[in-house]
Amino acid sequence: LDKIIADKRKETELKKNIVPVSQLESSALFGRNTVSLAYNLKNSDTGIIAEHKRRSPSRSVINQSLSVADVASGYEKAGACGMSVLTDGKYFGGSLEDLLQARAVAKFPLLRKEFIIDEYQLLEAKAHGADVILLIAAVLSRDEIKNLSQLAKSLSLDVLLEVHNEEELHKSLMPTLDMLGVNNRNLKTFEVSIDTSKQLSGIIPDDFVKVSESGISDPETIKDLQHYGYKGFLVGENFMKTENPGQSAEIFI
Ligand code: IGP
Repeated sequence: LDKIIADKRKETELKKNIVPVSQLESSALFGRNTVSLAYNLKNSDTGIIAEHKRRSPSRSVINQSLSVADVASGYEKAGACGMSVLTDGKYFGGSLEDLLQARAVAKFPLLRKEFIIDEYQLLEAKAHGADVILLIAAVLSRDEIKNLSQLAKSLSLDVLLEVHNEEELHKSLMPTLDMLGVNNRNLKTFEVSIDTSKQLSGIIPDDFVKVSESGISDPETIKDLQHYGYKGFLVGENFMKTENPGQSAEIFI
């Protein structure tokens, strides 16, 4: 994880020199009206956030053959509340271009799934059609979470804050967050346990929409987690490893 963040800092500094902020702000998508993922989750019985993921550090090949546009249309048709698009290139094989392609075909909320460490990345997210951004408590200080989430709100972007333990949760709580995500995968060891969501559910205040992330492979797990107050479920690999991710998502919706 430290290596990913170090690479991300370098990459972001380089990009600032190539695409200036003024160019992002004048892009066609930058001024559009966003749609709220938190709202959709609150009003759904199944709360699926379906992810586009080609590969990951814990699994080298998940799906390299499908177009993002086809995956996005499939997820939307299946009735997912929104879609998560991995934009990290080096470790996940994604790009901002993927986000643009999903935006071109889908109306539902799109989450830019990225290691966000700089305000510049929020402007990029907006300019490429995102409605939601992810902030990862494991890699940000409380002040950084505060500044980034405030800027996101001023850009009309929903904020999903991701935690993996009690300490990260306590450090992060603030009113500029919309959704609190518990990652069942430890980003440092890649170990996955659904119990993480169960253990942390009781200490997440009710003002946040609770989301359980990673390692969800059957609808029963979702039913179980709903008893713990979860309204959103982020599913990647389980859909993407199949030939038709949209159809696979349908079984959960
Ligand atoms: C999806 P899975 O196990 O269903 O493919 O997980 C999503 O939760 C996972 O990709 C993820 C992630 C992250 C990836 C959650 N938080 C942070 C990169 C960075």
